[in-house]
Amino acid sequence: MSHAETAIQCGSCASGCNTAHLAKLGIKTGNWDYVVALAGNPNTGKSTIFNALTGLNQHVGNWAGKTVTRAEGAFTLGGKKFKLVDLPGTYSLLSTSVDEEIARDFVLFGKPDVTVVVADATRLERNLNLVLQILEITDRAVVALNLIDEAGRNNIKVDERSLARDLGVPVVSMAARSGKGVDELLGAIEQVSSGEFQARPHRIKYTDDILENAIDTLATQLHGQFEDLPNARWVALRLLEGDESIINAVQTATLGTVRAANVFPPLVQLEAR
Ligand SMILES: Nc1nc2c(ncn2[C@@H]2O[C@H](COP(=O)(O)OP(=O)(O)OP(=O)(O)O)[C@@H](O)[C@H]2O)c(=O)[nH]1
Ligand SMILES: [Mg+2]
Repeated sequence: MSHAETAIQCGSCASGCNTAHLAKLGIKTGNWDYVVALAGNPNTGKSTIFNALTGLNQHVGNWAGKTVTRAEGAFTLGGKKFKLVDLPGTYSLLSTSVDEEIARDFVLFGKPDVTVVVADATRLERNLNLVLQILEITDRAVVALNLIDEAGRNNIKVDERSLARDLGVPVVSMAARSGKGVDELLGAIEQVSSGEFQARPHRIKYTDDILENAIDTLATQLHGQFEDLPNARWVALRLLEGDESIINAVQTATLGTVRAANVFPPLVQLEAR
């Protein structure tokens, strides 16, 4: 067993905890049972969480835009193998920069089984913008409320339970740099991926019949052209808004799986610590 494969022991809890059964598999990502995406605003600790779960050494940095391409790693838990994908930071799924597009396309078209949205507890309001956008397109999400130590230092308290109830998905408070919350995050990932936890994400309800009809009509047409499209409603809304990159992707038939396969750049090579 290599260094990266060593199962770690959790010092602070009984052997029944998730981290006690976590095996970090480094870059051995073949034959996974579930794909987990790590999304979130820049500089919220996505790569720190990625490293904690995989034993890899993805660069973490104290400035926005540190991760510029996706990185993959793996771990096993509860007899299942999880492929974890670390994405560049993005403020919105409507973004247009190349880095942000990598994150957007993976969340939208990469069909992750679970999307972990890492949010900065010290800037929750700004971070919720992306959280709510992601909850529009998937009901398999977990919110990792990171930097809770910084929030504490600034006298910011977040009511994790109320937030989870309002959002309809699990919310896990974390201080990832010191390992706090990793065990709970693993538990939430396991429950959402297995379907044991049925999320009921907060969704915007459109009350306008004309808009609803237009979305339905377009979504049906999109399904006709792109069979495997996971988020036809979201794409239909973007078309109605006039989003140029989405219009272009539909016109050139590069939306969805075709688009995803084309735009994902080569993986960065990571080394086990
Ligand atoms: N205080 C504190 N710092 C943290 C925590 N998690 C991560 N950091 C620090 O926050 C900075 C950014 O962490 P990264 O893991 O690189 O963040 P990221 O979300 O991957 O950043 P991008 O890839 O640029 O989007 C680093 O200096 C980390 O050490 C935490 O829970 N508490
Ligand atoms: Mg990063």
